[in-house]
Amino acid sequence: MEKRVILGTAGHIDHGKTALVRALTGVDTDRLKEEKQRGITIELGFTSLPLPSGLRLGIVDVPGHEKFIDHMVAGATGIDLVILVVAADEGVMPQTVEHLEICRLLGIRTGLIALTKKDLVDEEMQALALDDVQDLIQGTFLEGKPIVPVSSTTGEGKEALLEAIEHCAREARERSTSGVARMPIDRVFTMKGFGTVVTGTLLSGRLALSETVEILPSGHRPKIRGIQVHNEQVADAAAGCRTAVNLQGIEKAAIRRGEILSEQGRFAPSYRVNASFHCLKNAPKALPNRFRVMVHWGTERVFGRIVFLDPIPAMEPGNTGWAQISVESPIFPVIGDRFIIRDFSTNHTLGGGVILDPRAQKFKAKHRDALIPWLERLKSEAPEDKISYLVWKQGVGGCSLKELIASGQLGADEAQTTCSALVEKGELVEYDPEQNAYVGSDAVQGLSSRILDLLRDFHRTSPYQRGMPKEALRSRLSESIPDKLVAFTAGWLTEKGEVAVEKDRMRCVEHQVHLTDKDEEMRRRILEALEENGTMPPTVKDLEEKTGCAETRLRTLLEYLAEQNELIKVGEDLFYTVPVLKDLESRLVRHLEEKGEILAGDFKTLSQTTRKYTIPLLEYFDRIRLTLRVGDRRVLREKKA
Ligand SMILES: Nc1nc2c(ncn2[C@@H]2O[C@H](COP(=O)(O)OP(=O)(O)OP(=O)(O)O)[C@@H](O)[C@H]2O)c(=O)[nH]1
Ligand SMILES: [Mg+2]
Repeated sequence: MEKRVILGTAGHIDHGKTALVRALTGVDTDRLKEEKQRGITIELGFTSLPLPSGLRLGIVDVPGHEKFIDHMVAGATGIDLVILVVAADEGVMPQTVEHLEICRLLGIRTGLIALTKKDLVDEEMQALALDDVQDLIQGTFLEGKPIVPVSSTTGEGKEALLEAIEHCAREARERSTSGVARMPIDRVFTMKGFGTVVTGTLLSGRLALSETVEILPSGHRPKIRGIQVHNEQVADAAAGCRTAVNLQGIEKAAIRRGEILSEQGRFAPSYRVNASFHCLKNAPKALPNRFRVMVHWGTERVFGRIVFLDPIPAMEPGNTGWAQISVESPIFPVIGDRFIIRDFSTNHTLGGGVILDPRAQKFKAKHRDALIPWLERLKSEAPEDKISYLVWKQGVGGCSLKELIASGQLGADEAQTTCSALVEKGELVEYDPEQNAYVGSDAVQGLSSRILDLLRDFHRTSPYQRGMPKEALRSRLSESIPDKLVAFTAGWLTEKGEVAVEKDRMRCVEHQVHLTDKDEEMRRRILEALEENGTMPPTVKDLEEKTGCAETRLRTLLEYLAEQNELIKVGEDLFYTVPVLKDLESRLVRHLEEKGEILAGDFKTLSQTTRKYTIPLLEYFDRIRLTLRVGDRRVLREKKA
């Protein structure tokens, strides 16, 4: 497939950006009446340039006027190579500098310089302008790149410029088409006969006809009716293309520039990001901590605030540091996204940087020591670091492969391979293979210790119970921990031989119920007292008096003996010894086999008890599914084969 490259212009007002695009492509990208009247660019202009080699570039022409820097930033988002336009008769001017700085902050990696209006200057003037430019680009990504004198009026220098563009386009990087599709919208319009069209630069992934996409933050989910790339209808568009998308079932008024078009259901809104931030050397003054600013991200701009992670009152011009940017309206960033910060009252560009945590927790000074080494690692933008961080941040919440792909701006295969490698290394654990959900090994360790602590506590306070009911254990753990992770960790602890699971209870393997001599004595007394009165044993209250054992302790012992199958719990306050109850049970069965049914009154006679006992006993036999209640009678329950 043909390489996809987008070229953008940059430079001071009136330096000949639009004229140069026209000289190269034959297209006047200043379409608005106002633009034509005033002779300046206001909105972004778009066209394409077929190069002699056959490579076809998408072109974005930006306005130079300082009032329209917002549009310039939106246009420069997503460009791969920049032509910095400097008029030879004026040389470097304020927006030449500002645009270059914005390109640097946006991470544009390559480009060249067009020294325009060559026809208006003599050799000497041209040499002066050239010096000017050389000073400007020193130490930037444009250092060492071609500086081509050109005249859009006479066409002189055009060939050399095309050659330089070709060369640059070859070395421009290619965007990944395997990630999740994302396109910041830079234009919305209606086309007669088609309906709503949005345009932008597809930053990652692919878009295809008939797909349902999502517009964020509005959340609308229209269907793609048509796609155009370079003015041609296509079935799909890949990352790195200037793309026009015709949307079905949505009004133009429902979408605005700044929103993003993306694969549906993949991005959650973010109000806070952690980033590396550079304060421009040309910023008018030190940037105070917590300053309210305009944040430009993609084609969007939102109010926000910048908080430095280091304890500094302000950041000096020219410095770089860690910052948290909080925004007042949602954005949908991924790791590695760039942003620009401007002072909305003075219209100055203050700085910008790289988003490293796209969905950050509110920063507190106590987070600094744990956070900064991660941010440092994330600068590499290596998939391994991105995944480790995203999973670490979720703690015991876990993270699905799907989330990792979206937030980490990763390809599906790349993410899967990296996760598997991290599992192999023992850093991650896949606790839910069905959902491809991961958690950090240290989070599993932490959860294990917590479970062991809870079990030990339980054994301490309930020494006569053989284990903690699983439900009780779950309710003591935070709801944010997925059930599957609890089950996974319990399984892991069992495998390691630290806990044992019996039916619905879990215990530490070393836990055993020990009766003290006093307990043994009490056990003897209880059994004796219960046996003494046959089918009418003392209730718990009576037992308390008979044995002299306090209620709580007595109940604990009774529950324990029931668990050991030495007693049978018939009601909350009623326990029977096994021989007595088994005898009664067989008498009941015999009766039912002979007579087919029994009334409560007959059972009273059969069991030689009073009403106090008959009701709990009958209910007990119902409960163990020996009998079935039919009106006021009991019959034998059919035994299932
Ligand atoms: N003689 C001469 N004039 C030029 C050349 N390039 C541009 N111009 C003129 O300079 C003026 C400004 O050119 P534009 O192309 O509109 O400048 P721009 O950089 O696009 O301006 P903005 O978009 O408003 O920032 C126009 O009148 C052009 O005709 C050139 O190479 N030679
Ligand atoms: Mg222009």
